[in-house]
Amino acid sequence: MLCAPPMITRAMNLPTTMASLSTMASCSMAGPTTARIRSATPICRISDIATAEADIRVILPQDIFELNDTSDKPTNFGFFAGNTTIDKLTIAGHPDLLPDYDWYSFITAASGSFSATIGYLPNGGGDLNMRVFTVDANNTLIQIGASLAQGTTMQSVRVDVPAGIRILVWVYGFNFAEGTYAMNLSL
Ligand SMILES: [Ca+2]
Ligand SMILES: [Ca+2]
Repeated sequence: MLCAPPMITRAMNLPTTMASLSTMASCSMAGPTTARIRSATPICRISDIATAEADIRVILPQDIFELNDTSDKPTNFGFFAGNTTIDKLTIAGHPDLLPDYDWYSFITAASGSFSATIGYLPNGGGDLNMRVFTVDANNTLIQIGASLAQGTTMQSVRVDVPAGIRILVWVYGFNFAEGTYAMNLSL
């Protein structure tokens, strides 16, 4: 029994299942006619095929707000109230190979329910996560919300805030994941 190697073709962002790969593996009973066949059903080993699940990354562009990698040098939106969506954002490793962290900051221009949501497309798997902070009188970060779900494409935080406080939103790749994302802020 001979098992031909599977043809593995995978397009970016199209998850390939072992089942679909196994259908690409072709089996035949060709071989010496004297060979003893132990099984009536040809079986292809797929243990190696599973490694085809390895993630494939592409080089993502740096977004327009770089560098905003630390909480003391965030992208500053000034006073904010309303609803805004910003797309074409990325968590993408920098040319110097350092990881990308995206920090955004603003002062609440009204009290109310603040929400931050990111919808993302992972770059070869993984998740982006989001944490929301305010700061105390000593400028120390105080986390007031977080969205750390795994195996998804959206994170969302909603929290009630007073007017006139600083809010910082931190978007980063869990375990150095990368991705393209859009962020919606509303207050
Ligand atoms: Ca970025
Ligand atoms: Ca950044």
